[in-house]
Amino acid sequence: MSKVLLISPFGKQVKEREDHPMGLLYIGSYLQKYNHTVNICDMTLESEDVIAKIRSFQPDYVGIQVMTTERFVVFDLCKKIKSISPDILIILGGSHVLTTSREILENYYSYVDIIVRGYGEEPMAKIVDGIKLDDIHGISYFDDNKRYHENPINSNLDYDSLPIADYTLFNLNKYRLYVGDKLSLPLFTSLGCPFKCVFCAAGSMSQTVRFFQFHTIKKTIELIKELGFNAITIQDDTFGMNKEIAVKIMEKIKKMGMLCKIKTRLNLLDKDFLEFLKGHNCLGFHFGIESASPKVRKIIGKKINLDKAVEIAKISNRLKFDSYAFYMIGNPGENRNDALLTISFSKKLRKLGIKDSYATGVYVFPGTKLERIARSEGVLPDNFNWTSPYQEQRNLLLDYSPFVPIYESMELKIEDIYELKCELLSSGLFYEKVRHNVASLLSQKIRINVKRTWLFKYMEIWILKK
Ligand code: B12
Ligand code: SF4
Repeated sequence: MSKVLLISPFGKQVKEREDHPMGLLYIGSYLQKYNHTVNICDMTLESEDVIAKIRSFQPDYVGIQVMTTERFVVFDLCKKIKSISPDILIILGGSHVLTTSREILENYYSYVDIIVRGYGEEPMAKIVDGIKLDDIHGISYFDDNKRYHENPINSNLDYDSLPIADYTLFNLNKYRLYVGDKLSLPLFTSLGCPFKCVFCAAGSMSQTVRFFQFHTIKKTIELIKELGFNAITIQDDTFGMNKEIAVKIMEKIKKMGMLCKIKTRLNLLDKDFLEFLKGHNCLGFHFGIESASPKVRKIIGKKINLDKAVEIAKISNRLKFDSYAFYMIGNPGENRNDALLTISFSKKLRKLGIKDSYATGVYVFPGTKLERIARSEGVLPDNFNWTSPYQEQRNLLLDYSPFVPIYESMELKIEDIYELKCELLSSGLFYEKVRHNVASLLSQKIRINVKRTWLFKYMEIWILKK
């Protein structure tokens, strides 16, 4: 049997964090089913250096999750690992690699052995079991003659074989994910999303939506309770796609005397479903509006109805849900007037009962339709690729990683997006305005170091707005 170290890389070290790297948990639990020894290293939380961990654990395989924001950290890490232990097989997977495997292997052939595209459990288990690479779906690799192979992804996944997540692979004391004032554990009841919003890596990445079997979900809820948690954060991108299963899950949660919160899509909500959720211990929900401009929503492929959002806000208020709406500023085709429509709509929803609004600019991720748009419009230069060094410090103004391009149109540059985002976030009550600004200033130490002028600009905008 083999030893496998699964790594969640992250630039920043913290004592505690909110979100668990669930992709690695599912892979780890699957590998354990085949009697492999698994260790998950969340680099955000580890006091021990990851290299020291490799020296002490001596894995045969290292699997690393790659998000676009963290790709350079991962490439450096692969180099380091190979330099100390050239025999360890390094496997990459995660949202960044679906369409970039060839370029990663061309540039990092000496450090990266195999890339798993899409869902990772089955391919990873086959790799660790020593199955011939040609026979493993969904992987990319170079053979001994440096010939590139890209095996097709298996769309017939065997759902029954997915094991119950073994949360004890995490150091659970270090995660602080709350539902109301209760500590919770995350639960996926489905993976992926059938919608294909142009900017979204989740939509473009999920080849198929994968629903967990109800008996697996039921046992997982029981396990969460046994582990001492009385709340669950349902992490599905769009909870409620399968209403029948959603109803059974909520009934189980209520029966266990637990609380939960969900993320979903506006189209899936209505009065009956919300009343049902409320009656079954659901405290809150998140959904994306993205833009109040019909023109922009059409461009980004977000098919939602704003009247419905108004109706949902009123129901949410009546039922006292903690509801959160997400918006974006700076999508293709968007101008200042479109953004102002979004700002005024967000204010309207806040008044009607949506508890808080979040706004972001628009990241360009590999494999999305937005990437194609950004390339065709020259927002990404002709020679842009995801492996060469890239850094845009101006992104820090939007609290964004400098390593991922932000979509900037002729009409809305990062500075405009920033100003509009501040306006949207400070919509609503005065204390919210103060809260957002103080929190922002406190969390912006890096930005202040990077460029003090941003701080002055921020304060100036805030004072002007008052
Ligand atoms: C929960 C979540 C988070 C959590 C935890 C992230 C984590 N480390 O797992 C938090 C809140 C920290 C987070 C932060 C961010 N996130 Co996020 N997040 C998600 C979300 C909603 C769910 C991820 C998840 O757990 N999915 C369930 C698991 C089972 O699926 P999975 O992670 O994809 O894993 C499967 C496969 O990808 C693969 N796999 C994954 N890792 C590995 C490793 C190996 C070795 C192998 C073989 C396979 C493999 O196998 C897994 C099991 O089948 C997704 C949306 C989505 N639907 O994926 C966005 C998503 C992953 N996040 C995204 C983004 C952009 C971010 C942020 C940059 C946001 C921001 N503005 O700051 C930050 C970056 C943080 C960071 N540097 O890690 C993008 C990623 C795009 C990209 N190309 O990288 C996604 C796809 C959302 C989107 N709409 O575009 N995120
Ligand atoms: S933005 Fe939401 S609805 Fe659109 S594809 Fe992504 S996860 Fe699905």
